This record gives sequence, C-alpha cells and structure tokens, in this order.
Amino acid sequence: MAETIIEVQQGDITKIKVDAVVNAANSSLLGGGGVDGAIHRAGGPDILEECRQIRARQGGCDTGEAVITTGGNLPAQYVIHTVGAVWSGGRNGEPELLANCYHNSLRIASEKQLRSISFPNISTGIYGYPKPQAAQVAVQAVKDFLKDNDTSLQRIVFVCFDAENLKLYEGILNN
Ligand code: AR6
Repeated sequence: MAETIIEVQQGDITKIKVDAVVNAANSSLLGGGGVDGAIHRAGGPDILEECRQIRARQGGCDTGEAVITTGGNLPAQYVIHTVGAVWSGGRNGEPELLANCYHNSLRIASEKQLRSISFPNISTGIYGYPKPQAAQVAVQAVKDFLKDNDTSLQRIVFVCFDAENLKLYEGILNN
C-alpha cells in the first residue's frame, strides 16, 4: 500500500476538505463548545440527528471510543466523533484514553475505506490536557496505527487552531 502522508496545518477544521473530520465530542454526543460547537454549527442539524440515533442505539460514546456520522453541510463527507480524556493529573489513564481516540478514529476511517482524515488537537481545550503531552500522544498513536494496520488512508492532517499547537506538531513531526 502507498505510504500515508502525515501533515500539519493551522486553521479551522470546519473548512477543511477531507473525507472525514474528527470531532472532539463528549460522551453525550449532543454537542458542546469548542470544536464540537463549531462543527455542529457549520455542519447543520443532520449531524445532531444522526448523533441522536446513535445515542438511542448505544447510549452515547465512552471516552476513547468513536462513532461516525454524516458531515452534513461541511466540506468533509463524514464526521468521526470521539470523546477525549479529561485531564486529571496524567496518572488516571489519560494518555491511553487519548491514544484510543486517534486509534479508533483511524480504524473507523479505514473500515469505511476513506482516503483522508483531519484531527483537531483533541482534549487540549475544555478538557485541559497539556498541549505538549497531547501532541506527543497524538503523533505516536497515528504512527503506531500506521505501523500495525493496512489502511486506505493516504493523508492524515493535524489541524491546529492555535500557533502553539502548530509549533509543537511541527517540532515533533520534523524530528
Ligand atoms: N477548528 C480546529 N480546532 C479547533 C476549533 C476549530 N474550529 N475550535 C477549537 N479548536 P475543545 P476538548 C481547538 O475544547 O478539550 C466540547 O464542549 C481548540 O483550540 O474543542 O476535547 C465538547 O462537547 C483545542 O486545541 O475540545 C466536550 O464537552 C482543540 O480544538 C469538550 O468540549 C480541542 O478543544 C471537549 O474538550
């Protein structure tokens, strides 16, 4: 299989044209602030409707797990909603749970035979995960997935909203 390219860019994930954008959701799947709010606002009500159907079937989404819906009005065809780890000191399984977010999102995208996906910096906003540690976990989780799995994905984009995250990801990826 062709090599998968890992990219980083600064911007608003709701504007990015990829097969799937990942949403940093919460376990209710009913929306919230931050990137979750931006995705639901830009993508429109079809996304929430599908989230409600998923809730009716499986009762929400656990930390580290992921589910997929339409992208509604977004340039992306799908949204993969994953629930990040709430930071509480770092010794409560946060790194493993955050890595699961990336792993499970990539697994779902691969099962759907998607070619491109973009990730926000999951957990580094309202959930309070320190940005340097979150960036390390994110890049390592993506690399581990690519090492261990065949995937349809050709492009994986880290979309950083702020300059601090951009710098962190560039530093890690260029090493
Ligand atoms: N595009 C890309 N990244 C963004 C955007 C955007 N439009 N808006 C914010 N970010 P957060 P969390 C960045 O708080 O920490 C919600 O209420 C932001 O700068 O969105 O995982 C959910 O419903 C930060 O780097 O998500 C949950 O309750 C990153 O996205 C809770 O927040 C993640 O920040 C999840 O908290």
